[in-house]
Amino acid sequence: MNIKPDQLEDTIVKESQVKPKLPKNYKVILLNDDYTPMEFVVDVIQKVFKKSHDEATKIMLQIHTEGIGICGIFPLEIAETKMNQVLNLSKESQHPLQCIIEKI
Ligand code: TYC
Repeated sequence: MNIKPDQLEDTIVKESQVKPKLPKNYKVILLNDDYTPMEFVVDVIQKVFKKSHDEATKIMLQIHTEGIGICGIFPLEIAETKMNQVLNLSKESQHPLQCIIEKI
């Protein structure tokens, strides 16, 4: 490609514009609280994150002892959907269980 000096800036901008951007992933994190029953948290983790009872129990106990726990890592739209599913189940059952997402 033969680029004249006055075309150089345009060419650089165009090349940077077409550079493909990798989609970012997000951690879906549950937060501990003093009121939500342990079995409810296990149930939510099984339903929303498709974990076995054993795996969901491990994650719940980690949240209970450490304060937070990662339930999965997903692209933004899926992470948001899962967070909203957790918050809806929690609200329906009147538990204070909180869920957030965090960019990796
Ligand atoms: N700490 C809660 C209890 O003792 C259990 C719990 C675990 C709550 C995980 C929220 O994300 C949570 N009943």
